[in-house]
Amino acid sequence: THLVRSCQGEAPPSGTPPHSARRSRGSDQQPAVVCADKGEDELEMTMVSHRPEGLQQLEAQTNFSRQELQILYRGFKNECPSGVVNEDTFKHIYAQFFPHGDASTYAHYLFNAFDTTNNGSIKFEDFVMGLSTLLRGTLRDKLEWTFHLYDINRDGYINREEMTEIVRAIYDMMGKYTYPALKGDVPQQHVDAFFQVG
Ligand SMILES: [Ca+2]
Ligand SMILES: [Ca+2]
Repeated sequence: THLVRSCQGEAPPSGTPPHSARRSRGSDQQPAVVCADKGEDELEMTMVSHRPEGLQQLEAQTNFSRQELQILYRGFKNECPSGVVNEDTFKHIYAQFFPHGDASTYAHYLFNAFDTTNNGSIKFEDFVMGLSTLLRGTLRDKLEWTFHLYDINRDGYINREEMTEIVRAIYDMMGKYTYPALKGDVPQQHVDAFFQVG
């Protein structure tokens, strides 16, 4: 149990999950992945002792099966052994998918959308909750998630500037090879057309 206690001590305090159910269960629900600097053996041991409960809860909270969660967890741990992703790491991973463009701005907004606790890091739970919404959520869930992505200042509205910012970021991410014949300020034209429809 000393592992559990030291693990809890190392967890970032601002990363406390918002759900009261999790809070009441204390460190049991903190994935062992927050223990960045443990030896691999200790880490595995801690993981094993927590895996059933943590996974059970995530299984209930997401649209993934236990087996899918295990696979996702393995991949997550592989990419970020420390168990938390900061924005730089996220951008680095994301950039690999868009080698012909500059994905950093879009990755920044995407990171903020995944980082629901707003503390500058994404834990496995944050990651898997977002992924569940995007891949398996209802249309409404997906729209709400995307709305938050576009609503940069979080005031409940998407204004023209926010829309332009995101659309521009998407064009930057795709890069010039995807859109061979860009003339003028295409992102701006795109947004202008959208707002004229209403
Ligand atoms: Ca977070
Ligand atoms: Ca807004």
